[in-house]
Amino acid sequence: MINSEIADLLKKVAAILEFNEVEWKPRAYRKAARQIENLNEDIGKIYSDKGKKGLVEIPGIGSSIADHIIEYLETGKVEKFKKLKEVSPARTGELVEIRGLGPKKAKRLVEELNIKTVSDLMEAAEKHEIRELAGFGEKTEENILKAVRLFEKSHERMLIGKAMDLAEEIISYMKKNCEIERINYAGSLRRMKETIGDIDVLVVAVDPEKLITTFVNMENVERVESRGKIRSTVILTGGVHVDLRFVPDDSYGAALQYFTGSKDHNIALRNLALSKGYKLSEYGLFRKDSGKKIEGKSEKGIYKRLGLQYIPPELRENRNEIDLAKTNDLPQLIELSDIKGDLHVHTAFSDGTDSLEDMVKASVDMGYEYMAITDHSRSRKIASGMEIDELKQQWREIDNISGKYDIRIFKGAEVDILKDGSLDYPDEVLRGLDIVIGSIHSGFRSGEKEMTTRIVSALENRFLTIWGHPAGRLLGKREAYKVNFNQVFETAAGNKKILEINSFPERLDLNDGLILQAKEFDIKFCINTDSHSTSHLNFMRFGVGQARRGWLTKDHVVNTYSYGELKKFLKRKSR
Ligand code: DGT
Ligand code: CA
Ligand code: CA
Ligand code: ZN
Repeated sequence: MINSEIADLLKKVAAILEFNEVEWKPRAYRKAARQIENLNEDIGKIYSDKGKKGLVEIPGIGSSIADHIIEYLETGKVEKFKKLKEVSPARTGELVEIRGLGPKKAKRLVEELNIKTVSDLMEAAEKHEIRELAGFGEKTEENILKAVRLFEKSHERMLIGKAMDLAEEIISYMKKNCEIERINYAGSLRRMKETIGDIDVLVVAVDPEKLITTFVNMENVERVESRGKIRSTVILTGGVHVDLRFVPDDSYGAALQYFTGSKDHNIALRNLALSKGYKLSEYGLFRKDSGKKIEGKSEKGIYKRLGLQYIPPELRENRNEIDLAKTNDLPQLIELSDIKGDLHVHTAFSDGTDSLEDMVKASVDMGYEYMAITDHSRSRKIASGMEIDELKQQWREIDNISGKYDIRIFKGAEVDILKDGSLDYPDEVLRGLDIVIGSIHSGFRSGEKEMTTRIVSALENRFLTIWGHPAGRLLGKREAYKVNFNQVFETAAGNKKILEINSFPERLDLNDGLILQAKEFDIKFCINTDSHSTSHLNFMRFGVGQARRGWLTKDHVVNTYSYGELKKFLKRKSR
């Protein structure tokens, strides 16, 4: 399965060498790449069966290329190639990835237009400088521009919400159109990272050839980047990369483990295996002496054989999870099914698109025991924040609806934390609310000191219940504001305030890193969706994903409590 990966690498190196006008080497690399692409056997298997000798027996592969291949198989990289990329002028490693731009053309662009990077190239194409060069022309320029746009898009990371939708679509499409025995997404998506580089899919199927054909012919495939017998990479319209790999059934567990990552976790796990006299790869766990395979089919089995507690994907970041798993000391992570209600829900009273009653109905359908209605407060004009009389009208509506549905409804609001740290409704109004989410929606550019003071004073307000989307970042759009997190977490803990884990895919706030930091204080969390329509209620899984990445258990999270327990918890301080 690694054949096409190594072939691609050799081709890339060949392009850089050509660019550097190295004489015969590029041809040798290209020839080796072609041979590897056409192999019927997995090159990793050839090496594990026969060692280096097996590799040099392949026509076109000499001793030094074999050494590079071995290095790649063992470490996932080739030091010499990495250096080559670094020292080659004009980051040609990047330029040669642009489709349709061969090394000769790339070289002329570097020399004649001083183009060094892909973004230089984009700029030159947009200014129509390229078509002026002899032998380039309008058509070439257009093609370059197209290729550059695709390159840029496909190098951006995507939000987990988008990646999850696509992965689930692909999996259900493949199940419908192929005879599939096992299929799963792996990689950062399975680890529930907040952003995803590419989507990795592993499949056990009856007919690998049909599997790959079905995959590359999916309707939303824009380009087939590589197509091997058992592995293929495509780029979807919109620039998303998807890797699909055929895996034999008796290696599926090992492959799932390997391709779930993270890389650092894998390296630590492999070293542990070595220290116990085993070899671990994507094919299985083997005895080092006899080469006998002792596990491969089951991922759980791999961890078990290594003497470890099963490590959930979200913990596999090499944050000490392996050591704790040795002594059975991993936390029992919170699960989606533990969630008993969503405490951050908008309706058409402010900027939600669905009516209050529809949001209530949809929350009943989620199977929740309770929910909170939390529309924006009056100062948040662009989100149709509620004046006091609207809020009171909403309370009457909640009272009317309450008996009608099998769910308890908390009266809440998402109340702006104003510049001076005060809340956006007077105390007598706040007193009537069961849940007050205090959020920052303005003045993001304040200095750290100013922002910290502002938030501390909000957290000291006895009416605030939950601090909403604490870091205030929007992925890909806005950085988090500057605030001294240790200080505000301490204040929150001291005042028994709840920290929100906002599940909206472009927020994921708090994220895993900040959750780990906050967890050091004796502090509770609440996982909310911040839904602005009924369909958003399903974002809960992403917030739970961050919570799991932040090592949280059910006990850390207040919306796993029963209605009675939560009600008591909210009342524990006199107001
Ligand atoms: P991404 O796609 O950037 O969001 O992150 P991942 O974690 O999905 O990374 P990806 O797609 O490059 O590779 C999938 C998994 O394959 C990765 O999490 C671990 C494994 N893997 C990839 N490269 C290596 C490597 O060089 N060594 C080891 N041990 N594992 C690797
Ligand atoms: Ca990936
Ligand atoms: Ca990948
Ligand atoms: Zn908000």
